[in-house]
Amino acid sequence: MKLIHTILVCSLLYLGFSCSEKSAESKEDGEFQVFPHRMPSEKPDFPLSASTERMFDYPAPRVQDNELFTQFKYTRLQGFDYNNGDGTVSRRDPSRPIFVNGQYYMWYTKRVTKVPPIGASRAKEATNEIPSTDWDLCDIWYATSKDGITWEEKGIAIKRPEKPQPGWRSVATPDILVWKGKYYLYYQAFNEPSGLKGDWCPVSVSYADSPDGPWTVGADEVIPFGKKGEWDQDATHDPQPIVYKGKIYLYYKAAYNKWPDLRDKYAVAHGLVIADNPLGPFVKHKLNPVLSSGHETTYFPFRGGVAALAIKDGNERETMQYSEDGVNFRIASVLSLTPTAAAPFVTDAFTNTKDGRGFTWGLSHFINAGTRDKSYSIIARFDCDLSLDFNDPIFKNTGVWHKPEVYFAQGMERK
Ligand code: AAL
Repeated sequence: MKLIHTILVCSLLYLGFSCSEKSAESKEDGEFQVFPHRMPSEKPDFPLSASTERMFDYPAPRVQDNELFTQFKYTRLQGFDYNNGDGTVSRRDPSRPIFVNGQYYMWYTKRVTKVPPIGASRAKEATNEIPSTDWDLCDIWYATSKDGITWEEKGIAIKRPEKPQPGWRSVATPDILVWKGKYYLYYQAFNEPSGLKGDWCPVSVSYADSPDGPWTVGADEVIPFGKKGEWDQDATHDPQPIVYKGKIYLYYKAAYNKWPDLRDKYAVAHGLVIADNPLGPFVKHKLNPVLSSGHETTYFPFRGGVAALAIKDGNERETMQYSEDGVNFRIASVLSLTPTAAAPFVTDAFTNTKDGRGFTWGLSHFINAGTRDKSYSIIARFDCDLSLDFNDPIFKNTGVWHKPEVYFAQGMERK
């Protein structure tokens, strides 16, 4: 068996080698075709290098023509008070905005605590008044806006319930689904200060007839944790639903390879669970994880498939990805200055479209608005051109020029 294997490998190697020899030979003969000066719209039918060949796997070979490439432009939101940035008020992890009755709505994690967070590594010292992380001791608030820039904070949408109900310690990281005239918020429901056992929390869902509430808990632990030893045994974070193929596709993120003994060796990946009903049951896709990079989840219907933004973590961080089926993603573009926890305004996220149109703006957060001991986050707006119905060449520029200070701020520490 071993011998047959060796012979096979050798002949394949020989074949590959003789082919490349042949193409080198034909080069010497001057018989080969040279890549043209004018960019071909389709992959040329002659030998190409791996990189040139790959160019034709993207939505367009020229990045400026690629509908899934964009720059991001950022705007500070108006209307939110952060208590002079003393770290006691934080807003983060916004939901995707939706437009209802003439205004935009967004939901987000809000922390109002007497003191700033002490950090995940000191989670054992957290009390009912001292938060471990920025998303500990939080409630889910909501705000409305006419233009997506100036927001009016309306109040709490989902309050931490009484102990021991799921989420009594903190409710965080919401995202919205509109389904058959009702509104559903999916969010992380913490029963302990985050940091004690990783960032451990199941996902709950609440529903309402109006985006102004009132919200009723519909189900807890809607995304099943993986069994011990499986990649998502410890985390089901950043739930984000879209309607696709008539069903609810709920994407989530888990950090893995991490707990309890490998904390600094973490990896992240995204999973997919699918249901016919917003309250579940949600069934895991057997190819999970479906995306191997990205710290939060940003998925949207695009043409006949689903596109996803992967940021911060993983080999394929800072990329836009596309799949024909919502499951098998490939890199569609490489991006700069990506929005963190990006939550775009996607008009067809819940329409079961077979022709997703993309988006031009959304909400994201900056987690380093404060200092190390007065840490808090702010929500911001980003604009872009990831829409098939909008075309502004300014968003298709490839250079993003930072002032030297931005680079020097990344300087080596004194040691
Ligand atoms: C975020 C998200 C989840 C994590 C924490 C709060 O960026 O990934 O929500 O639990 O950080």
